[in-house]
Amino acid sequence: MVNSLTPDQKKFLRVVVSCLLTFMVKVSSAQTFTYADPSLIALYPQQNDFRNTLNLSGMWEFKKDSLEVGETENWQNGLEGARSIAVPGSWNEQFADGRNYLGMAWYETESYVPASWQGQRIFLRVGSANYAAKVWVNGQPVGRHEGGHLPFAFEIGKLINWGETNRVSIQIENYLKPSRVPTGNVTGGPFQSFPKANYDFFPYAGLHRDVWLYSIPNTASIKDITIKTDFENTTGSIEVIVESEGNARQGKVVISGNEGQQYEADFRFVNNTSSATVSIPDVRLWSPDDPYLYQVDVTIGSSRNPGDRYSLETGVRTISVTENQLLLNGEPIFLKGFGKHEDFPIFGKGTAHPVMVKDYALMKWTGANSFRTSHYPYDEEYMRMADREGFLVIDETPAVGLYFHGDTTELAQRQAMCKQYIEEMISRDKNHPSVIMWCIANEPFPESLNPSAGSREATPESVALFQELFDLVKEKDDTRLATLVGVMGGPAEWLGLSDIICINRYYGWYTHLGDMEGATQLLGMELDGLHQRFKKPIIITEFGADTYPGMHAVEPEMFTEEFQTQFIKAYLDVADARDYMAGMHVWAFSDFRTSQGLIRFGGVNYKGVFTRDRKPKVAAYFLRSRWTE
Ligand code: GCB
Repeated sequence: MVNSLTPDQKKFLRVVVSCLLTFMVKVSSAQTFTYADPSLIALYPQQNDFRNTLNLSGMWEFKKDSLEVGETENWQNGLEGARSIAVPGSWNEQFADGRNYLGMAWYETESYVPASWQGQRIFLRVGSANYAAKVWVNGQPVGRHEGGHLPFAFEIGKLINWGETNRVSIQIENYLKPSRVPTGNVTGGPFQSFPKANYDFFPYAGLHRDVWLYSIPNTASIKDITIKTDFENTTGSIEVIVESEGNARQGKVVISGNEGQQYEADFRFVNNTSSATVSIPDVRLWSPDDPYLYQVDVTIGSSRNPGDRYSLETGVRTISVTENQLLLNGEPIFLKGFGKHEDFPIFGKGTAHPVMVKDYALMKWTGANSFRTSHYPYDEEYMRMADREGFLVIDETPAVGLYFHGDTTELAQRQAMCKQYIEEMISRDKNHPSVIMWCIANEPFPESLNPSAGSREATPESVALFQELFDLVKEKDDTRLATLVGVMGGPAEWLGLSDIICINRYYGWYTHLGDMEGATQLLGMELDGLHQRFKKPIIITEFGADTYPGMHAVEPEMFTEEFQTQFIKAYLDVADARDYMAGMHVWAFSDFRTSQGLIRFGGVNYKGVFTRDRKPKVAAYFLRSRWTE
């Protein structure tokens, strides 16, 4: 019958069939791609007698999908004409044709799943896929996730071929959109750069952290552990809250430390939740000077028939604020350190373990005791190292470049993303003693996007919006401080919502160009005013000057190493003269990649005190002498 149709009728029929097929694929994908559940990322994959892990990082297959035909052409059934790509790593750095590509692309790998895993619950966990990801296993859809820099996981046991290789396919796209967090492609935004990110770092795309397959026991398992610590006189207390799945009725916590001592407590589950508090006599408190960690082993089931086990490390410490000071374990502490980025040549935003180790070594060398995970949560290994190395961390969500004008639908989408990030970040990082503060946003912009010209008023809607985010943080974790980092010229009302005032200032650089006297005068006045108004301690979470390595001047001049040193010294002196200052974080630890733009020579922000490949500028030696003597 088709043969009897005219060419026009055939063409029409083809269009109808193709539309129908596209519609069916969309409907079926809408039905089967569930959004990732943040509670599944609470416990990092762990190998022990009850659990198994397989790290899928290494060489994967990669293919761009600029026409977005992959799904209709079923690329999940095997990528044809693909090329190799390293995971973790940003795709923008690995090819000769990938730098500015932010569209759709596909990743694929195969992994053998041992038959011995059968009978356990199997999950796939992706450490970070920037920005939006859809996942298939053996050609079957398993789920989707939005937002980079935080992990997501799906249960995939039903799709596994036991004792065989299994295909994992991940589709990722990183379009810059005003509705996303961080925002991009904003009309009239402050950043005139290419690609058009509404923030000052390169919008790297791809699988940036490890991808894991892991198993947990089927009948009863530990779903989440939350640790809260406190102390009185010389006795510490570690409260361990355990959430389980399945039929375990009881369990045990064993805490090891203090040179071979063990402290134990039994617990019973009520509705799969339980908690036990263990006392530690002669407790060794965690601090940057002595980052002492206790080992916490949680076992569920009876002692004769244990069902699951999970181990982690914790430090006993408290964090609080007074009107003038930040207190660690009840004692004043001053944060010395940096705002940073996960950024390295060729790796892009991909986890690079040697760089991680080097960064801690260099931060220690300068005498720093703290850093902020600007402008997104860092790799989990980074956080574990902060616990071990004794760094105080301000853990920040990817909410950078938020603004409140324009499209209300987009505003609501961004707000929903901010809430998702808070849930995921706290779910993932809540047991790190190093994390002392959650930061819900960096430099949200007031109504007018140009802070130097625009309105400095905080609209009631924006205050309500931030209040909602702070409430969410406190609901998830009331043991730490919460803050947002304020932009120069931004509304003070937003700052007042924080437990501790955090501001970024660039007087002497973006205003008062080169004039450090005028800059520091204004800085001092502003700090005094803020403290008088809010009666809370203040941290300057960013201050710094672009510095081209090797550029010098007898009399300090912008862009020279001498000017950067003078700039940092002037700010530190202003802070030292004020007893309500609780910390100074230099921007930035190292130079980092940005989009191309007039004020970013070579697509690099040169405010690092180390170069992008971690060589010290003069300012690094200055900080070392200031912070270690
Ligand atoms: C800021 C931002 C940071 C930028 C920095 C700069 O205030 O928070 O992301 O990189 O200024 O160097 O302009």
